[in-house]
Amino acid sequence: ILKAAAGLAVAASIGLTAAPGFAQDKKYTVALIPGLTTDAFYITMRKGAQAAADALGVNLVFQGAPEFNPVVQVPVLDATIARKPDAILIAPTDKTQLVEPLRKANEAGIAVITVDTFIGTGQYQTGKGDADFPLAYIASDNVLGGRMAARALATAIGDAGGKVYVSNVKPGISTTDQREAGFKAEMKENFPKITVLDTQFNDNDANKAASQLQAVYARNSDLKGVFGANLFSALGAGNGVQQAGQTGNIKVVAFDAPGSIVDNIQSGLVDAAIAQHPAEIGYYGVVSAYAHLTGQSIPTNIGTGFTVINKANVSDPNVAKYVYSE
Ligand code: T6T
Repeated sequence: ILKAAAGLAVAASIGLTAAPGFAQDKKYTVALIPGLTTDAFYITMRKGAQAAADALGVNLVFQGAPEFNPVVQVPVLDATIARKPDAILIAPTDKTQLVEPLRKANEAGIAVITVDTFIGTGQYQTGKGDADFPLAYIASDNVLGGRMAARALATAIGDAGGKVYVSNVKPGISTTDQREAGFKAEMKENFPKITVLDTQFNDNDANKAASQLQAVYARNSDLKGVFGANLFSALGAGNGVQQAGQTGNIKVVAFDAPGSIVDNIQSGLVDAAIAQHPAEIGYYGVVSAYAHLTGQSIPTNIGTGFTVINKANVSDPNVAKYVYSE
């Protein structure tokens, strides 16, 4: 102990605060601001972030709003900035409306990394545009995810094709905009017998998504399928199919994998779920923030994976582990 104390005194006298062999004395605080707090996707992301924080001795603060909406997310962000964390990991709820609020964090010297969703074009640190200041974007490849959903839905419907639509949240969210774009591009390029009807926007309200399914089916008795572009859109669209008595006739492909997806796949209500890896997003978010704060350079873009869950693999533990935590 005496030796260690003497070593610390020497280190301090020559201006070393974190000499090799001595514990890092600065404990970093990283704030994680999700799109909304009560969403299994962000609950799972938080778990991954906490695992990295525990491994690195980082203090993780999780603070969010009850709805996926910039009007309620911006005040949470402002309050977080006032507490001066070392870094903010945030899933911006709008591509443009979060630019100025996040600039304030950047100008206050807080490292900004976006997780899941992006601001501007999602191309950061380019020196171009007014929304390139975040250090990194860590997320699924959402265009690819949309394409994967299209392939799964086309396979479920079969060769005859027919009418489908996208159940989506609202325009302006990077993730769900990209999923819809990927889905439509894939259908257009590779599945000419499938007609994509107008997108139905549900404001992240599963009840609204269920009513919309029934309304679209009432107008199109030959409706063949629906792509739910996020957890609540898919849950609602599936409920709508069930309420309409069309389980198995109207095919459902879901983005995201909450606990209920297992039953819904087993019962045949949902044909496939594109599970994201939110724990990976949270883990690499904290690791990237820590790397930056301790003087390392970090990639501006980290892409995480997907697992497609269907009836054939839903019981496999290596697949089931990607079902989100509640
Ligand atoms: O799909 C995720 C997330 O990727 C998206 O940005 C918003 O919706 C979810 O949180 C699921 O509800």
